[in-house]
Amino acid sequence: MTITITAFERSPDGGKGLARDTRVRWALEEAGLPYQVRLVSFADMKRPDHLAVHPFGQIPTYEEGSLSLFETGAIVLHIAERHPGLLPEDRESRARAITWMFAALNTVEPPILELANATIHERDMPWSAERLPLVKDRVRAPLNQLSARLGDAEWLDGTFSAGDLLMVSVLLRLRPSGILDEFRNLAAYVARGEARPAYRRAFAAQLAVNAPPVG
Ligand code: GTB
Repeated sequence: MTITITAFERSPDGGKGLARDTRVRWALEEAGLPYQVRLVSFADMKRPDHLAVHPFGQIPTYEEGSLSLFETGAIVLHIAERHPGLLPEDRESRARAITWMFAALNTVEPPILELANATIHERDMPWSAERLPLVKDRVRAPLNQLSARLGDAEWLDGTFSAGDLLMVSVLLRLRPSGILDEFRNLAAYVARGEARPAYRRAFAAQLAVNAPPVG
C-alpha cells in the first residue's frame, strides 16, 4: 500500500529540517518504507480536502489506503508499531520507549515551542526582553533532568527507538538558541541522532524540496 505524507511546499526554515514532516520521513526511513510526498502551500492546508485529513489544517499528514492520520506522534507510533527498528519487541521495553515518545512531545517540547514563540512572534513586544530569561529557564528545567538521566548512555533506554527519534527531533530545534550546547551530553545525543543514515536521508529529502535550484 502506498504511503503518502504531506509537507510544506516552501518551509519557513528554508529546509533546515525543523518542520515536522522531517520526523515522519525519519521514521519511514528507519523502517525502510518507501513513501510519496504531497507538497502543500499554507493556503492548501486550509482547504476542505486537506482539512478532511487534518482537522487543524497543518502538516504532516499520513495516508495509507483507507487510513489517514495526523499528529506527528501518532504517525510515528503507527509506523513504529508495524515495522521493526523503532520499538523493542519486549513488552516492557516497548512501553518505556513509548513513554519517551510522550515525554519528548508533552514535557520537553512545550517550553521549546514557547521559546520559539518568544523569540519570533513576540520579539517586538515591549515586555519581550524581560520575559525571555524566564522562558529560557523553563526550557532548561526538563533538560537538566533529561541530561542527568541520559548520562553517558548512547540512547535513552538501551537501543535506539522512536522515543529517541522524537526526543532528538525536539531537541535539535534548540541549537540556534545556544541552550543545547549548555548540555554536553544532550548535544552529543542529538548529533548521534542526526548522524544516523535514516535521518540524513530524511533531511536530504526535505532539503531537496526547499533548497533553491542551483545555477
Ligand atoms: N501537533 C502537530 C503535530 O505534531 O503534527 C503540530 C503540527 C504543526 O505544528 N504543523 C506546522 C504547520 O502545519 C508545521 S511543523 N503549520 C502551518 C499552520 O499551522 O498553518 C511546525 C514548524 C513550522 C516551521 C518551522 N520552521 O520554519 O522553523 C518549524 C516548525
